[in-house]
Amino acid sequence: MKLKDLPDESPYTPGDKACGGCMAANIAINVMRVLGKKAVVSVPPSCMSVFAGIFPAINWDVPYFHMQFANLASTITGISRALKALGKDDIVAVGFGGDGGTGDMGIQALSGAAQRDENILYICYNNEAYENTGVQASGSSPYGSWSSTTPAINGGNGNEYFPKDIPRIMIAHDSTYVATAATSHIQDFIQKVEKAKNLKGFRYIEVLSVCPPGWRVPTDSGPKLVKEAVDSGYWLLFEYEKGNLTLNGEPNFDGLREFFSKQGRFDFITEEQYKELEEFYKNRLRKIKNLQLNNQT
Ligand SMILES: Cc1ncc(C[n+]2csc(CCOP(=O)(O)OP(=O)(O)O)c2C)c(N)n1
Ligand code: SF4
Ligand SMILES: [Mg+2]
Repeated sequence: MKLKDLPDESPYTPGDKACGGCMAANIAINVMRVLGKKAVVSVPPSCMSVFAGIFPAINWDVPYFHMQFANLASTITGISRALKALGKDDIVAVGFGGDGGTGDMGIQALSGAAQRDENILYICYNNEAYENTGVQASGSSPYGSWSSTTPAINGGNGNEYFPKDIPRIMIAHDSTYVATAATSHIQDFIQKVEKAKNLKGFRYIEVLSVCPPGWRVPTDSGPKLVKEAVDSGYWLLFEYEKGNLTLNGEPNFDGLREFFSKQGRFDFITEEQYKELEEFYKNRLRKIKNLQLNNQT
């Protein structure tokens, strides 16, 4: 499907309460433009549940569920099984989880659903912190970054941990489909959603989601920053299907320093921390390429 073929209207309707420049809203709009109305949406506690899911001013023009923080994957599993029992196999049970609700609090439900190959589509919008409750660090927060729980001044050095790699954890389950996407590479993004829509089984797509207040960047910077994240190797685009991994594009790391320098959350990193960051992202590319070596065809 080409971008120009997508309907302008999305079952994620305008008028939400997201901050200016929130890329999570952009992700919801575009996923729903591809899925259309044949979907049941679920969102756990997160920014998305607050800016789009408060009755009666709700933005989802499809059936919508809200559940507890840790059980998005099991909720959409139940919805998917109910749809099957009703013979409604053409309706997608889709969940949108933040990185905290996905990789930290929700990971056991997610892991179980992946292992059982439940027929669900799980979209993780990764803004790299617990944004909704005031920018606390999550397991997906980058090393060195400021957050309200990882102070970067008065003796603090920002986040002392490197982020966990949720897509690789999902691949380790031999999942049906795992992909990463970026709003800057919109054609690649919608093609991945369309592919996932048409597959059966456990499907996971993780999308980088700029949060201007959390990343301490101007509200109009999101689209360009996401592109720079991809070009600099900070955010790798790949997809894993039927045991095979494809890297979508070959990043060079030339723009990495500039990418960090544009974000207030990295204002305080030292040269030593930058070198550790650079090594981490180069290593990450090597790890993904190693997975590619295991391809079956
Ligand atoms: C069991 C439980 N613990 C804590 C919370 C409070 N809480 C609500 S949203 C949220 C942050 C969610 O972070 P993430 O999943 O990354 O989504 P984001 O807010 O970044 O969009 C937290 C900690 C909660 N609702 N339930
Ligand atoms: S705090 Fe960040 S993720 Fe939450 S609505 Fe605002 S921009 Fe979006
Ligand atoms: Mg988050």
